[in-house]
Amino acid sequence: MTCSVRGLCAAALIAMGTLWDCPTFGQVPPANYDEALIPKFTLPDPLVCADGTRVTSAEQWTARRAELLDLFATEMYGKLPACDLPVKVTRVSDGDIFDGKATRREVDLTVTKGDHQLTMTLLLYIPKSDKPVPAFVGLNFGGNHTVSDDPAITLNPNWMRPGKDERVVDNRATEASRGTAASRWPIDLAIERGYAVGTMYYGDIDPDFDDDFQNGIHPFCYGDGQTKPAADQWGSIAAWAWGLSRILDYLETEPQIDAKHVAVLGHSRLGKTSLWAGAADERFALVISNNSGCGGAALNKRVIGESVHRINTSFPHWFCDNFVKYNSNEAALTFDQHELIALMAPRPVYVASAVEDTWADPKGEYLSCVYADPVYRLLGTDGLGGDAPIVEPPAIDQPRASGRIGYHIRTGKHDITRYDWEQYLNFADRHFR
Ligand code: GTR
Repeated sequence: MTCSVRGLCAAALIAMGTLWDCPTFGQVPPANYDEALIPKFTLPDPLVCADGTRVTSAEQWTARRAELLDLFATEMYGKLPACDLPVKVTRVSDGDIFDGKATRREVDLTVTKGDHQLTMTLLLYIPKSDKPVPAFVGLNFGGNHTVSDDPAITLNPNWMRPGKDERVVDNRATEASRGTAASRWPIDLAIERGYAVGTMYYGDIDPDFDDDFQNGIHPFCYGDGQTKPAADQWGSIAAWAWGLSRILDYLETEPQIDAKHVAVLGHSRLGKTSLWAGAADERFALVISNNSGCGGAALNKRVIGESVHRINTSFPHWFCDNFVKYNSNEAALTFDQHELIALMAPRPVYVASAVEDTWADPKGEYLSCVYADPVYRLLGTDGLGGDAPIVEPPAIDQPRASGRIGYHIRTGKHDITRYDWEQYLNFADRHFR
């Protein structure tokens, strides 16, 4: 029964476009927004191993990092199954764009198992240059055709979450949805600054609804008789992160791209995804979390804004089933999200919040950076900058980004804007050039 109830929860959620309390997971306590009501908690120290040993050298960190990565995989995002998934690369289109200053390319990445195929389409913009260029990659919410109104971009044919307007009809994109996410993808700016940009619709990898993992990439890895991932195996966020790594595989074969300097970025649920991609795949040279909130950069143990119980109920497919045991039970967590940020060390990482995005707990997002800082310093970098991390968040619209960990809190609401991109490009310039 639990399986079909899970499915029902998702169906109800999508149909009603609202949050719904799922009987499987119990009643979700109302969200707290009051700092005074945060339960007392102690954060685990990223530099103390499960057996109590203190990490005092970069060599010891390697083993501790592996232990933490395994903990996040087993308890939260889910491990990738041991499964060979060869990807066929097909270049679909190539064209000049921005008055010939860049190339716009579509590339299909296809996985096959028996009669089944899954095609993920990468949209890639590459500035013309006589040497390989660094790149930003990230998934998009509504299909590649939403990042620009350019009619040459293929209209995504796959399942879409219903939008607030009529641009998605019967869970399919229409022509009217072209360019609707253009403000989130200032590709002109990135090209001008000398960066390539690659993006892919996250639903190409796994459609974002709970069907007990019957669609998307998961079934391609089922063993004989297996019908869903085990409790410690990949949920949707881990699947989306897997897709980001497949983009990077392709970029490594593309001579126009400097694949040693690829930043992975994402907004909101796709910010949770970029963080997990950056943790799981150390080839990503820089990692960006934009308003990722619960399940991303925000500390779980603060239980403010969106909680573990809330997110596991609204989106039962995002994390692995093991994560459900922390519903209204954050005290039982032996890890927290500052340790996810620490998994990027010593690579540059940037976390961004927005003032009105209280659901994502901006303060908790910043504190994750503060408590990841000792790992960065152990590895010989300046962490959040200066001699020691400043516990108080920076002023609004005043990025604190001189160190290996960058952070800003922007005026406005939950979104990714040109302003955010400007900060990411400045940060990438500092670390890549
Ligand atoms: C919300 C969810 C957040 C965030 C957001 C988004 O409904 O509660 O965790 O991921 O969606 O992705 O837009």
